[in-house]
Amino acid sequence: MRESSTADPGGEHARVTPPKTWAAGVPAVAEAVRYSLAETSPRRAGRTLLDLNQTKGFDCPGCAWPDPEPGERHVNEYCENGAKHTNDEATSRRITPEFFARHSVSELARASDRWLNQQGRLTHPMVKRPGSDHYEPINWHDALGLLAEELRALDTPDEAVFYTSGRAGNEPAFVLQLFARALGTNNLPDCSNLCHESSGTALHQTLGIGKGDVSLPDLHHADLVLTLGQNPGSNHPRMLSALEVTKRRGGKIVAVNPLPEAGLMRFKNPQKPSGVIGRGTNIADQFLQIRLGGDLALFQALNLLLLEAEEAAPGTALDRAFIEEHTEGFEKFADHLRRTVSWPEVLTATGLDRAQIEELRDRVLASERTIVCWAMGLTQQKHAVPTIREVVNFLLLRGSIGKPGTGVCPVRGHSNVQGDRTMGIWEQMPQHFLDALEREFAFKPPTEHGLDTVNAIRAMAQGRIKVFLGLAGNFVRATPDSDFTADAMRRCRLTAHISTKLNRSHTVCGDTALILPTLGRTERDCQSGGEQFLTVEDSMSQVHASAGHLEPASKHLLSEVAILSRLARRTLGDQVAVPWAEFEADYGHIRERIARVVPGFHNFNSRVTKPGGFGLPNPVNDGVFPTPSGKAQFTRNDFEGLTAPEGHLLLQTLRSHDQWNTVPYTMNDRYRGIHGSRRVLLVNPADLRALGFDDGVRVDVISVWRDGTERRAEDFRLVPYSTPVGCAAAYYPETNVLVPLDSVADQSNTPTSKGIVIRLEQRSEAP
Ligand SMILES: Nc1nc2c(c(=O)[nH]1)N[C@H]1C(S)=C(S)[C@@H](COP(=O)(O)OP(=O)(O)OC[C@H]3O[C@@H](n4cnc5c(=O)[nH]c(N)nc54)[C@H](O)[C@@H]3O)O[C@H]1N2
Ligand SMILES: Nc1nc2c(c(=O)[nH]1)N[C@H]1C(S)=C(S)[C@@H](COP(=O)(O)OP(=O)(O)OC[C@H]3O[C@@H](n4cnc5c(=O)[nH]c(N)nc54)[C@H](O)[C@@H]3O)O[C@H]1N2
Ligand code: SF4
Ligand SMILES: [Mo]
Repeated sequence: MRESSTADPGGEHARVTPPKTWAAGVPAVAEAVRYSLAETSPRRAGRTLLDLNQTKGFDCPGCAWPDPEPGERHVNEYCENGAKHTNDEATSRRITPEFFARHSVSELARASDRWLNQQGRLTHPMVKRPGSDHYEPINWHDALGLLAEELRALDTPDEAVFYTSGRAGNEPAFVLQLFARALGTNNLPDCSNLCHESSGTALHQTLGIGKGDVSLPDLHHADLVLTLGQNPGSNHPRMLSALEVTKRRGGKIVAVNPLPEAGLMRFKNPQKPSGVIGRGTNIADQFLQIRLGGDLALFQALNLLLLEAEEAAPGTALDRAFIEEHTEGFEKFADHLRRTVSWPEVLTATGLDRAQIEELRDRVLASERTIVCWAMGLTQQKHAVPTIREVVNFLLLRGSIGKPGTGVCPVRGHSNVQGDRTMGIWEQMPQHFLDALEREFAFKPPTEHGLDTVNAIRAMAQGRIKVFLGLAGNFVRATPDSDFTADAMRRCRLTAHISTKLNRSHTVCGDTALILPTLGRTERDCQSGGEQFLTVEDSMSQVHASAGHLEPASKHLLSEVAILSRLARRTLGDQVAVPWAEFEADYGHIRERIARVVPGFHNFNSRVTKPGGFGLPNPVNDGVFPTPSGKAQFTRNDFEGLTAPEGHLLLQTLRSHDQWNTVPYTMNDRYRGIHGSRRVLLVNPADLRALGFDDGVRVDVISVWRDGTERRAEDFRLVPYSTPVGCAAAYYPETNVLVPLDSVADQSNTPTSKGIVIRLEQRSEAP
């Protein structure tokens, strides 16, 4: 292995072209085909894509965007990135035991995330023993025996941590949380802790349920859709098809974002002739180029303008009847806003003009049915929870919730991240869920809350965690403070990962490490009870089946359910009355139990066989707010903006068009005009001038935390870009090293991936 082949190109290789002003179209189709054929044969790629998002096929392993009704699906019901994610899994490349004999663990730990992923699918269970620097093959019996023995040897079950990433289906997720709780711990951190936790927290507090209440038909029928802090052109591409329908029916779209993302501007639908040869559809009717962290100020100002409009012309701006009947706290909230909102502060925090905010108010007043969608631009902020609560205040003022064409729409990331939560993957599941588990399985689940992701890292660093098991995901790259987190992970006695592909977390490991290779979404899953399918829940609470049809990447793979059921049996013996072997043989047995434990899943096995599946009820849509008082809550949120000291910038860390979370597929970000390297920092030209840097200069990026500590990410090429003054952007996970572990959102404990104070240092060596 030549070192140069395993490292990503540095900042000097970045080539910059003007950013695109539209998304998708023919180039998207071409890219999907190019990437797919680089991974696998035309026949295999074609077979896989025809199955993608079809009722008898598998659910896209990409994002959680919902599918249209069965009768309304295209033959090609996927986007460019869905095709890439799928073929990244369906790749023909394989990692065999010889690979691990050739490459030591320390060598692999230095290889880039992209290179590790490119080596192909994992094929054999592997173990790294204490003192060794190589993984070697191990059979399943011994691998699971080793893990079970370590778990049984713990002083307390709380010395184990079970991490889940949102690609895992409902059945494995249910089995994992059942196993952890039967063992005696709630240490069930997940990628949601890094993602939409702030949404869940804010929605629970205000509406009584942590999920969105919007469906695809709602989106189609809205008069006004606000999309805040999200880049759908890259991260939820089929959302653009839905917004196209909204626009065709006369709905308006407002985008709030520091960056003029191509997909928010114009969309050329590759499924339609007009999208192939025409101009496509303009998406945003109004684009508010907001400063990082300015959304709380924006919504407070907007809400104040609505209160004032109502005072000027009673009965025109607020839905008085709705507020009266369904909400609590309106007067205190209104009074608080009137006393605290200061326009100079709003304009500084948002970077917008008052006229722009007044235009938004007018658009709102012209809309009967309003929906707000959001993603990481809102949730990964210090003030994420108050910001989302203020968004809810806005919708409550207008009565735009729980009715057709209205509501809250947190746009989820991983394809089953919402379902995993529904199944009990959460370190703080409510008591009624734990009681239901107890009734069903006759053991007492622990009631003390477990560790979330950030707290799990702290506990590892303190030597309090002996065993780490990851169900999918890439823990050391997804989490903040990369160097600190890697050291923490290395303090574990045993780290084990149930994975489809190689990633950094396999190489930054405990004394003993296990790779437990598993089937992916695209593959056939045969058990003693016959061919199995899994189920997933999308971002709009629709639950449906997913069944792959490809031959498994290796005959040594076990399904996630098989691995977890066997591990549970080996660890717990007959300590609890759970039929683990039956679960493995036929996943229908797991669904029977889910039906009795999880609300909304009655007759699960029969209802899920219907094409397209079934929707979970959301009480908000029946006018019921499951808060303690039964009413939706207006909240008072203190005004706070994000600021950086003189000579510093605020950094957001985000995704390129060509990556799946911690895994870059290529070095390009087509829509933003970045090619050849990911080590770029997008900065406003005025900031470059003020800081005395020229376009193209290479810098180290240094984050400055409030306790005086600094963290450094080396070698970034400066790129002048359209972003508000004082706000910079760079890619995740290369910049995770800059995010201090203690820098988290208030209440939700989510790392602040979108608001880091940085300074720049020109690199001294010649380029
Ligand atoms: N192709 C692809 N698709 C994906 C993923 C992927 O990695 N690749 N990841 C999946 C996952 S797990 C998730 S969670 C989603 C993430 O989907 P997104 O949330 O779209 O992901 P990010 O790239 O983090 O983009 C954040 C967006 O928020 C904006 N933003 C940043 N700060 C602020 C702010 O203060 N205010 C406002 N209003 N906007 C702000 C950024 O400019 C950017 O457009 O995507 C999912 N889909
Ligand atoms: N700085 C910064 N950090 C962030 C973010 C950010 O915007 N900025 N975003 C955060 C967000 S929103 C999220 S969701 C997290 C993502 O964090 P994770 O979910 O932990 O990371 P992924 O990169 O999605 O995990 C990829 C790995 O999952 C495994 N995998 C893929 N498919 C399967 C499967 O079917 N089964 C199994 N068992 N394994 C599979 C593969 O081995 C692959 O290498 O990162 C977070 N971290
Ligand atoms: S929008 Fe998301 S779920 Fe749909 S095909 Fe694209 S990546 Fe897959
Ligand atoms: Mo996410």
